[in-house]
Amino acid sequence: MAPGARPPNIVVLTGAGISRESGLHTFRDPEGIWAQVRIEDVATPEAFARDPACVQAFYDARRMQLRNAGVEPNAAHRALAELEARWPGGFLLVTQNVDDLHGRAGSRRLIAMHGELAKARCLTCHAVVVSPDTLADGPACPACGVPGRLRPHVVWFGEMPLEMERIGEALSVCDLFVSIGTSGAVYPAAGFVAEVRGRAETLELNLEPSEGTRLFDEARHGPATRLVPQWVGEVMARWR
Ligand code: BV8
Repeated sequence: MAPGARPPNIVVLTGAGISRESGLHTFRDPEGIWAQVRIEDVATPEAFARDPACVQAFYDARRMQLRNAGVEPNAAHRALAELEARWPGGFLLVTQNVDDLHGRAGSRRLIAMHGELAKARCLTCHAVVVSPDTLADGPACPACGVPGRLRPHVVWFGEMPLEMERIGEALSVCDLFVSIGTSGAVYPAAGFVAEVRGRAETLELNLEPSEGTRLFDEARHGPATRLVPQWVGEVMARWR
């Protein structure tokens, strides 16, 4: 982007690392979720068909953790919401996270491409509703009243992520792509940087180098609550 031109269109991608300092576990860190349970047992349609009670219990536990006191947005979530509110150019935040911390921090131009723990989807009427606290006991769908047909509104492995067309449109006009708190292990999200590099500036903000770190023009490593507010301050100063 030539300096002094229009403010760049920004796309931010986040992963579980941005919520780590809010007390939520990541997936692939040593004490992460996939060290406790296997993806094949809890995060695929086949697992749900084979043992729905096990899958529902896995998501019920994470939903309850999210709803209990003490899990709050952190300085990184808040900095992104502030940037969105003040940014004069295009802005889209795409999260892989199923927690609700970006929304609670005030982000509105937000796509939760892997779904949301706080929502459930009815297998009978296909409504997406606010999820009851637990789905394990087969609550009735608030929309159609049929019991025992609600699943987590979460994208499992082998399922198509949500709003991919809207994400593709934003990536096609993106001038600045910033990846925050993601290992770059899961596609298609991990492929976004390859889609934009060469025509957009690309920046990685992560605790440690991700699997795709060499695809970024710049990579900064450290905790999100330090790196994200610092970067937001820089980009706002550059375009004030
Ligand atoms: C699909 C919901 C096709 C569940 C999740 C190539 C192309 C396309 C697909 C594939 C492909 N190759 C393989 C696939 C299949 C698969 C895939 O990618 N597999 C991987 C394992 C190889 N992809 C899929 O199945 C996707 N679907 O492709 O559909 C299709 C086509 C047509 C029709 C139908 C279907 C669906 C993927 C979505 C799966 N669902 N989540 C749940 O949450 O329970 S994915 C899961 O991984 C989470 O969403 C998570 O967000 C995501 C990525 O993980 P990260 O967020 O990056 O978390 P991770 O722990 O890995 O990393 C955390 C990072 O943070 C670390 O780097 C760490 O250093 C850093 N960190 C830690 N602390 C901090 C920090 N950073 C900053 N500050 C800190 N304090």
